[in-house]
Amino acid sequence: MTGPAGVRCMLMRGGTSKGAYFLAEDLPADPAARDDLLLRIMGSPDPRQTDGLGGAHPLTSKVAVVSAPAGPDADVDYLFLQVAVDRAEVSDRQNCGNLLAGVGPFAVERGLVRAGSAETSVRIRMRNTGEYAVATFPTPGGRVDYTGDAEISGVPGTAAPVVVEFPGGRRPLLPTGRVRDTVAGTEVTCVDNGMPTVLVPAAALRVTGYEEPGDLEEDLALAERLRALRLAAGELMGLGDVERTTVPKVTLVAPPRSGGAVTTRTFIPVRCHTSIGVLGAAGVAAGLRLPGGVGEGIAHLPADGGRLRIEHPTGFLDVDTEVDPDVPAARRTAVVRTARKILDGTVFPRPTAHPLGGTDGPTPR
Ligand code: NQM
Repeated sequence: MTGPAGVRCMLMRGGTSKGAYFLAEDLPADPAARDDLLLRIMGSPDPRQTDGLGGAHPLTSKVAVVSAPAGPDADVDYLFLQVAVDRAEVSDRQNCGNLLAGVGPFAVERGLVRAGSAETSVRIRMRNTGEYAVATFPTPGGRVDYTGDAEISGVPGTAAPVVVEFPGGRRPLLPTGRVRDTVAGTEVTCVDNGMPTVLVPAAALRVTGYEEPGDLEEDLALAERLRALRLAAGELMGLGDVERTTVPKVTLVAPPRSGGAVTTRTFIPVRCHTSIGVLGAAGVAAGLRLPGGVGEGIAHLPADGGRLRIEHPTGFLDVDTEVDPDVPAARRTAVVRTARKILDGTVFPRPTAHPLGGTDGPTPR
């Protein structure tokens, strides 16, 4: 039997997400041909992604493309691609801080970066935003060791820590220029600390913010309120018509229940995240630190500054962030993630091509 040629691919968990990691040289250089191939590899469009690698949820239908750096400030370049599940669409309009956790280990595994004898720090240029991150992880004897005792909420068991640091963002933290806006009749804080995010008090949308993600997804009245709010916020944030894009994310905030700074439920943008994205959490943390934001009176900020514990449906994510409220800008943000190599091999794409550009299907999920 013959079929399409196989493609070298590594399946990895990065943080609370899972995706297919490729060297750019193993994929077509032409973006349209690349995206068509990735749809066939992941099994999209199909709500179950039965015929491909995708896991039938936006958090497990992701791709990382890694290459030698284009400039001297990075060791590798990373392009994140969100492969839609039930529509023929691949988007580079958002970044992913969870898959980012696997980029350094992948670069070592593929020989793009030489590992140190104890640990390795990899400077990563994130092509989606043009910003940089540094990932540090254990490499005893010059090999990636995925085992360790770091635990992250939303992932069973423990693994080696991957410390991810983001130097100060070059983009404005407040895309609208204001710490508070009224969109679709609701007061929000629009923030961008690597991921455009709209913070909304859960109570303003007539939910508690403590509901299970599945219950929130079934609330059709809430979905309609979220949609209207997101479309209006997207325009205000300078993102244009966001009907078919996965940014901005919308994060509902409510008082913490487990000793953290705040409780969150994040819509990415239709499905409700089972935890929270890394850069999304970075945005929440930065937004809470800005005087006058909608988190005031809701969040409990530690008196000593420093780390903020962002509660989410399956636990919490600790974010170290320093904000300069005068600019305003984030000076530095850091999180701990873990990553794991699941499979390394050759993936065989489905032969049938699908038209790109989407159909008149549903809004992104
Ligand atoms: O915000 C999901 C995820 C993400 C993105 C999403 C992410 C981030 O959890 O940095 O990691 O918001 O679509 O993988």
